[in-house]
Amino acid sequence: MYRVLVAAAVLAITNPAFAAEHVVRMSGANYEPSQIDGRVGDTIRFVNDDTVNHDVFVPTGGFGIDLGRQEPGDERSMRLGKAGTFEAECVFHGHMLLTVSVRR
Ligand SMILES: [Cu+2]
Repeated sequence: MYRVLVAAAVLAITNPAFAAEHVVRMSGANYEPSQIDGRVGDTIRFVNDDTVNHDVFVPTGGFGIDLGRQEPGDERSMRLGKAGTFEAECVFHGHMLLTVSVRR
């Protein structure tokens, strides 16, 4: 039984099939939710449910990324590549902030 549990734990850590997908909706000029707790290998799918363009820009050093302009209905994905905490913001709406905490 112990071996099975260890094997399952190793599989959960190393197999990307166990990676989670977090969905963040851009709605009412906000990210919903505005906080994500994820693990390395997870992805965040950004869905623009709004009537205006949005963007996902990460200014935090070492996590820098810009997913580019998302028009209403557009979806983009971001993979969480390393542990740490970073902020994402919309270049069009300075108050749109998302905090992402990533653990191993
Ligand atoms: Cu925006």
